[in-house]
Amino acid sequence: MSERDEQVGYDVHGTEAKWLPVWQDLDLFRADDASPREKKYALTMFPYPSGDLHMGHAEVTALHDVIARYWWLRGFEVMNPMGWDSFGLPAENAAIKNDAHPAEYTYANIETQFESFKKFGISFDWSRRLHTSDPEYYRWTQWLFLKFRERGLAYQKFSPVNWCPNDQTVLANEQVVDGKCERCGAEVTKRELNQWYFKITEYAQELLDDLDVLSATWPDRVVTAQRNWIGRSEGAHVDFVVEGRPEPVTVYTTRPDTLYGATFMVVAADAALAAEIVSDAQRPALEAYVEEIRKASDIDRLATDRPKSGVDLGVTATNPVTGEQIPVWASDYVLADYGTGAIMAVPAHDQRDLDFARKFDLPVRRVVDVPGADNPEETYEATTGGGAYVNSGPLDGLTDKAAGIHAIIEQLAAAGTGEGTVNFRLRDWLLSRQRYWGVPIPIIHCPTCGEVPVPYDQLPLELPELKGADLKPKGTSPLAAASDWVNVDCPECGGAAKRDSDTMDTFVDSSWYFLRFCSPNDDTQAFDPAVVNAWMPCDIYVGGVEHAVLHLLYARFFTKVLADMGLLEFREPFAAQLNQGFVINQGKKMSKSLGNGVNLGEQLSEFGVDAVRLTLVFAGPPEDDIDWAEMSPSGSLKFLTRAWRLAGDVTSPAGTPLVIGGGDGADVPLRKHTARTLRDAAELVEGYRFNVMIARVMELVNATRKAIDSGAGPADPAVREATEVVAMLLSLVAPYTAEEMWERLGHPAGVARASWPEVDPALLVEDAVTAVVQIQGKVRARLEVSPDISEADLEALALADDNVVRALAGGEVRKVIVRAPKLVNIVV
Ligand code: ANZ
Ligand code: ZN
Repeated sequence: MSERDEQVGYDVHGTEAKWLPVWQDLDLFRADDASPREKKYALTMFPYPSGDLHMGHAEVTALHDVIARYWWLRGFEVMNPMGWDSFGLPAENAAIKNDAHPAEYTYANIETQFESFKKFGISFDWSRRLHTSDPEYYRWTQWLFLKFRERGLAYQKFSPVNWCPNDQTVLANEQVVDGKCERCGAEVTKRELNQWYFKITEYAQELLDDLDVLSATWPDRVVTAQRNWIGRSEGAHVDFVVEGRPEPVTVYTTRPDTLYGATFMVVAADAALAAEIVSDAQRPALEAYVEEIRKASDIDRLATDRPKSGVDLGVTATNPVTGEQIPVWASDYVLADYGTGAIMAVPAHDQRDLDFARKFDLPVRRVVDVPGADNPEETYEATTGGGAYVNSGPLDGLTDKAAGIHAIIEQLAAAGTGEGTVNFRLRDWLLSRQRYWGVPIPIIHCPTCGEVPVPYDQLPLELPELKGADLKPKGTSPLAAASDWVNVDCPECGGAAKRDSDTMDTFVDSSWYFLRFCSPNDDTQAFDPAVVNAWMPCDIYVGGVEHAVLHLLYARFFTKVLADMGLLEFREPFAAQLNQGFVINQGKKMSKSLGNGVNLGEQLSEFGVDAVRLTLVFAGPPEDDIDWAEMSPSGSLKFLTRAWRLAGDVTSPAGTPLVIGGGDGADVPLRKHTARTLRDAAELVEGYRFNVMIARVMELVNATRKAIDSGAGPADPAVREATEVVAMLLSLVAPYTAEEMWERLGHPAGVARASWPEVDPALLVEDAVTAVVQIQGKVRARLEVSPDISEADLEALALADDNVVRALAGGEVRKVIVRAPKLVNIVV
């Protein structure tokens, strides 16, 4: 026992040690698929096993657990599963460093985190535990890949990857720091490789549309981030004939109405098109330029404040409406894989085009006269708004942007040189990684038969056992160098063939784990559709906002595909979502370099699990950041001790089930307080206002203390009721203290599965207050009203009162001043 424990009399660590094994035996949170009770699925994002749990894990699981435990208390059958997203690069890097197997690092960390989660008292159903790096799991990830491929949703295409010329290896985006290799500092270049993609773009419109429904229950910022990521825009395709090229070059534009002002064209310098149309004289200049820009990221390339660069391709194009010959340039500000990779430049009305025109002295023609704006022909500022069309042939005279767009699209369609179209920013999902520690892609490449899937009955296709030395970069992906593994006979023709040597992005693993949790041990299928359809969609998904886009979008995409396969009866996996803030310290994000990290283990040994959990949940609204330096876990511990003491003081006998209002001779105000706290707690938890719920419990603890010491006394049934409700509500955040209280109150272990008390409805009827109605300062009526009546209701009630009507006698009411619930003042 530490000194602190002795001081307060409540043995925090002894209590933890006492209940942990008891809970393990009781197995309180095992979700029963066959239960007749209504089901709730509480999901929280599963972690990557890097070291032990940290403050962030503690926060998110503590918040999440409030909801899961609340549902149990309310009588639902709750599934609250947990597992590990256990493939990925850090394990591979650690293995290289220590010449070990990535599995050693991975599974050792998983065990550490598992023990910590248990000790942290989260109500996980551990019978559903899974690890995405287990062959029992990834067998089905491979199965899904093959099913997607059969539906035309997984395909291969050449595309550039980050390449370190020194290490001779492909780098993940996160291994490229400021354009340099994270390991050796060499300049990273791009290299074309055949890569696997999931065709998520096929679902772009549905992924966007369904956000309208989700916006009711998902955080706004997540919905907005997804909308922006999908990036739907309406515009037009316009065909430009380029000299020396039989088929026209199509551009994508959101402003086809500015076509009369298109004074040059720009194509993405690194797209095949540029090399196809460039004149012989300009080819060397283009090649040199492409070499130079390969290093820049897309974000840099699109930045408006970046100096423009480019190369004249030495050819002209014909503006389809003016017939003018306009120059064609190549630049990096046009992206190869957006729209068509070619644009019509309208410098007067697009800032990037104007910057480019000024830099290379290209013509600028205003075609929209934007009211109040300077003519961009004479400035450095493009005008982007609507206005009267000028220099625009048949559009001249129109003043409305929508009308202009409509008119030009009609004109282009009639001439056969363009059409209205919809464009999405969303790209297909590049899922292949040239790494070892991931799911092997179950494809065999045969010189005769081409791409051949690994037969379903040969899944899982397991990873070969490679260790640190084999994982070092050697110019190919580690699997390509594992010759025993990579060389196989073709399943179709029996000839010599090679396995695909890439592994899958770990986002693939996490795109369906919530389905697997429903039938985690099924070895005949990825999941049991009947069981999944009974549990899902998840009723809540708690996790970090950093997953607002990719993970959530991918999981939604998988769900839609599986619904189209007839396996799921729903098309959205997560009905509601809650994002927690960050735990920070002294105003800053915790980081190694700042040395301001807060160690979870140290906090737990100093204050105990419950005080840390309580502090995290009580800190504020779940979405807000928590500055640990401003928190008081010792204050939390003091409060828990106060609550715990109550349970020791209660002297009336235990009865079950608890009914608030169950015994006679009780302290009625305390009883009402308990009833209201219970009612409000439900509403507060359901509204994710956990901190307010705790504040209400604190008030109830104070009221109960007062009743024991200077009121009804410890034997009063209302004191027991209040204390039992405190224990139950505390079990949502401080399970050890709550369990200990429950035992002291004379109950068998398992407060977390107690049933939510019945409340005598009479206790919830609010006492009425008297409102005075004055006319010209004279009291004319007294009304009995509820203490929480709104101003509007009180005013209406006053004006309808018989005495008031009589006193007004048809006079004109000039002003009504309302101070709910006590006063209405009428001026005539
Ligand atoms: C002419 C024009 C005139 C444009 C004007 C804008 C304003 P969003 O809304 O993002 O879809 N664009 C098209 N393809 C591009 C590419 N591959 N790389 C860079 N820019 C590209 O934007 C579409 C607009 O971005 C298009 O409309 C095009 O410029 C540019 F007054 O065409 B616009
Ligand atoms: Zn073959």
